[in-house]
Amino acid sequence: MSAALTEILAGLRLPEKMISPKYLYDERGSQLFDEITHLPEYYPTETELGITMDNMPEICDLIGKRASLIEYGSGSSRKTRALLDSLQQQAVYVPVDISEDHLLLSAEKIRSEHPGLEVLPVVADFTRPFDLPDPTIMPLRNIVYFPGSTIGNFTNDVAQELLGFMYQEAGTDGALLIGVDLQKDPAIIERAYNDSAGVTAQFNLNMLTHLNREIGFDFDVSSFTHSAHYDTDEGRMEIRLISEKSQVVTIGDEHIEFDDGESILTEYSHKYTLEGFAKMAELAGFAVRKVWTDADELFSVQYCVRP
Ligand code: SAH
Ligand code: AVI
Repeated sequence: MSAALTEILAGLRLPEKMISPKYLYDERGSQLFDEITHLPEYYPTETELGITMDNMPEICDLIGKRASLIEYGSGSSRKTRALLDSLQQQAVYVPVDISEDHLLLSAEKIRSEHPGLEVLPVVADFTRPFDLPDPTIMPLRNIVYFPGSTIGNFTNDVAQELLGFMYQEAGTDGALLIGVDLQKDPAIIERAYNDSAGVTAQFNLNMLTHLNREIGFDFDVSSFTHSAHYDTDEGRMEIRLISEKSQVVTIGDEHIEFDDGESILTEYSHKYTLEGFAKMAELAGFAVRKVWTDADELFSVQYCVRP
């Protein structure tokens, strides 16, 4: 049995069924996520891009010259493009992503836009140990870049562990530049995950299509529906797929039973207070040095150093 199948079956056998959000991202999932980032309801991408552009000179000063930019979950590298256009004498860009075709295509685009820049894509699950490539020119420092508030897709203990890996990766003189979505009126947040065009629903349901094709499940995708609610106590979106009938899903000799209305948890998206994120970063070893937000304090970009 493959490691992926073992992991997915273990999640489907929990009292509350769950599947890791990393399975949202095959080629189609990455395209759908790109569509989400252009939706009027999905405020995080445009807001983070705006914050980054508005504070570009200061961000570039903090990053400095000849840095290595290591991006976790780079996707289409939209914000990174803005950064790379402004940074001077950038040594190397290392985008890390699990969605292979999408990553390689984005890396190729960046290579053609920045002929002098060494671009070294890494296909990896960043929640597991992975090797980073050796750049041709030795960088002066490592900047770990983690935009999009992808940190919010992990429970606090896993997020803290992930920040701990990034602390190691940054090294003594390095830093972390991270996008962190903020707590706000729950109606704004819920709208972002229940868009009127139904793209987020397609993105969520595509996970099952992905698992049918890649792993060999026989999910009847049309019998599941998208659900996304904000839990104010936990400060997070909880995104699920709901089985609209009682059914049995099969893979090989394995059978997973669903009651009518039973759900699979596919994603959390935590929203933070500035204090809450600072505490988590501190527990991983970082000190938050600089926080930039938009005027409405919807989103933040934070620069964290090793104290
Ligand atoms: N950074 C981009 C994309 C965010 S979407 C932005 O800010 O818009 C999240 C990205 O992380 C996707 O490209 C997805 O493929 C990648 N991803 C999610 N889980 C991952 C994992 N465990 N390992 C590696 N990449 C992952
Ligand atoms: C990648 N991640 C930060 C997105 C989010 O907002 O949690 C994924 C997403 N899921 C539904 N819409 C967007």
